[in-house]
Amino acid sequence: MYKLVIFDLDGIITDTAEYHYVAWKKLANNIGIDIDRAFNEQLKGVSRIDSLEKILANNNLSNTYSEKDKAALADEKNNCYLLLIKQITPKDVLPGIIDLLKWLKQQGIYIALGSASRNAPAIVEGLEVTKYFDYIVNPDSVKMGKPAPDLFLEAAKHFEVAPAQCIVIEDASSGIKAAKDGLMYAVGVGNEEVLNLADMVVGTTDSLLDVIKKLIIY
Ligand code: B16
Ligand code: MG
Repeated sequence: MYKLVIFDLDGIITDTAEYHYVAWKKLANNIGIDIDRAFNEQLKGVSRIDSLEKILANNNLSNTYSEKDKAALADEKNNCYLLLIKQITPKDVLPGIIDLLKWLKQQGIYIALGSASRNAPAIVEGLEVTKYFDYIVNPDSVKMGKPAPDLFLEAAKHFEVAPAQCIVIEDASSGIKAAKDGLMYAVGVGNEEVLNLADMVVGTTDSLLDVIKKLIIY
């Protein structure tokens, strides 16, 4: 029944969440504010500019900066992030992911990347996993980012499959909401309370192959 598996990147294929956190914290400190790890949870899966808006709003600074200033701040964060992700190598692929990608290929299941990150193509290159992906959704090609379902629906449209034939693998509550609003099966990786809208939650990526096999074969 399932024909397409859509992977999130940050938190599923690799753990770049820490690099995003470090880069946002540096940017926040540069403008005299701070963020902590708990607040950072809200930024997972959320686009660069929306993340900045959340940080500013949390400090009542939404109206302090012009759109141009905000674009410059987002660029500043991204430049810091780009320096950090230069260190990425194939060793940074999370456990169990390569086996899962290989198994899906053997089964003839389509594989897509549904990441909010504009840096996704460079990251999958660094990880040397580009060859597994039949399609990488360009986040600029859709109207709304996660938690809207647009990114995932674009992947389904590309392969001409119905949302009910798609499985989404996500670590962020925004991504799980996007999958469910898109009427897809959502597998969460992480904390069950945070990912409470998911159809199923596993603790870590090394459990994914088993659960996906069961969903696809049975
Ligand atoms: P960029 P995902 C998301 O990736 C990240 O979780 C989120 O923290 C980040 O702000 C967003 O990508 C945009 O990334 O600044 O590189 O374009 O989890 O959807 O793979
Ligand atoms: Mg993610």
